[in-house]
Amino acid sequence: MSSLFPALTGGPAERPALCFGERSLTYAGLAGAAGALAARLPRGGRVAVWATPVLETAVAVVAVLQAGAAAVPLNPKSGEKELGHILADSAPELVLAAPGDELPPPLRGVARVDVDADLRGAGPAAPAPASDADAEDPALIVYTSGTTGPPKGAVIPRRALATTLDALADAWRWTGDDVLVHGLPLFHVHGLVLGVLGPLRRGGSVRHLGRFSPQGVARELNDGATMLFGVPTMYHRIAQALPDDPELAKALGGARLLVSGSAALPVHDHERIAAATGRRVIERYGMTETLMNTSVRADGEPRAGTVGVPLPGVELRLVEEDGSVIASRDGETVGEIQVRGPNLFTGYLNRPDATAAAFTADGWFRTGDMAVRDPDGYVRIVGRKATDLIKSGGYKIGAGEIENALLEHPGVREAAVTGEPDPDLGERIVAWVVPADPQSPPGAEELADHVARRLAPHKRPRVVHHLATLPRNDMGKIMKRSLSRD
Ligand code: MCA
Ligand code: AMP
Repeated sequence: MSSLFPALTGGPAERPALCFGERSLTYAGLAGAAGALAARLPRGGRVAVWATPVLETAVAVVAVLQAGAAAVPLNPKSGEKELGHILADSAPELVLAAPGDELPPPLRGVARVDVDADLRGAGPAAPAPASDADAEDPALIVYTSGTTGPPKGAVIPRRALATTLDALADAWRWTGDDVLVHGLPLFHVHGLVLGVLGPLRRGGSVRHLGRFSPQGVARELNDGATMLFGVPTMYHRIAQALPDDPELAKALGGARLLVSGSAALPVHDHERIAAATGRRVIERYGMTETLMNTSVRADGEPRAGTVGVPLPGVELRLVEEDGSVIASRDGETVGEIQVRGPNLFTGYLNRPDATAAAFTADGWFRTGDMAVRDPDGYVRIVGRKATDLIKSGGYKIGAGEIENALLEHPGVREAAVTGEPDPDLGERIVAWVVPADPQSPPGAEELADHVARRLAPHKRPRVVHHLATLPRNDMGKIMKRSLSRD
């Protein structure tokens, strides 16, 4: 297929492509650094990337794609159990990391290549290796949680990256003149695909904050950045900071586009931001497996509480429990969102069972998200089919994997995990634990540390309740709804 990044070969050589704090690379610099690295990579294999929020991560992923291989971005805060699973499942040939990064024990058996992002003065840029990659070849393997068991690797082909980024360019009038600012992690679709590969496909620039803060956003937007991407927690923190921060209000007021996604942005935060800045945040809706499905368009009505209309090329329908399609757009009838189109993944790595279950017989992907459709086609997400999926800070977290981790703690006899509303995180993780010894139950901090060490810090329970027994129905199944209501 044609290049994913035309600007690397025929574009604005001296325009900044990537900027991480004080460190940046022009298109010529990126072509040189990624080209030199790509020449050292296996064709068509899988290459893990230690995805810290630094310049090297972006160079590494571009190089892997240039080489026609698939990148497996790793959360650098993954605990040993999670990392061990991802490595065993994806079996990468190499791991790419920034020089000096210390990699944890599960990665020590994988051959390591350091990423040299600073090739200035190293002579003429190395030519990008000719990649004869096919559109259906895997580009990324992104791990995403399900309701039970360990995360699954979503295999995202090159065609899906190109399709979704070009559809967003259409919806958002996104061009090479845009300068994007964000502080999203680089091991998920939002920060990596939209936030890094998006600007590079357009021939524009991204400025990554390293770590999100409202002040960092204000600084960059007041210094020429045109777009902001964030999860609702980030916009919530911006909304909280706005009343005391005129620079932030000015910055957001001057932005061309403010985009929120990964979870629902509460209408209250929409309204506070609009009142303080005169600008409306627009929402788009996507998933790791589908990339982007819908968006409020830059030239459309920015209706708070909706995720807009299907993107070009995406077919979307609402379906009843019995599989019948909801034809009416009455803004009231709730159905599951199903999507079809070239933006979709090809399947879960090593999991044909899960892949088959995710699609209908005629190729529609079951998102598990419940929605209604307004008469003019706008989609409003109203909930999720599975109560065992929790969205916290924009991260999707399966209750089952946390329950399994808790059960591995010697002080825990039984465990159930639920999500409850949280003004900052959207939902917070709550653990309901029957202690092995009621006289000395494990403390909340101890259990949070245990989960953070085994899985990842964002999967740690924020609240722990101790119970004598878990409520179960006649079949022995834990009644989570009654837990949350207690
Ligand atoms: C606290 N910390 C701990 C512990 N307690 N670490 C280990 N063990 C503990 N017991 C540390 C944390 O690691 C973190 O460290 C710091 O304390 C604060 O943690 P926390 O409060 O959890 O988070 P936060 O820093 O306040 O993060 C909020 C956030 C984050 C920045 C909004 O949730 C975030 O980046 N969310 C983005 C999620 C995302 O990109 N989702 C996209 C997937 P330290 O400060 O050192 O880090 S969805 C997707 O891709 C689809 C396609 C879509 O639609 O977009
Ligand atoms: P992930 O599996 O981490 O990629 O998360 C995908 C899920 O995030 C979707 O299935 C939705 O539940 C949720 N999501 C993404 N964007 C939005 C949005 N704008 N509004 C509501 N939910 C969203």
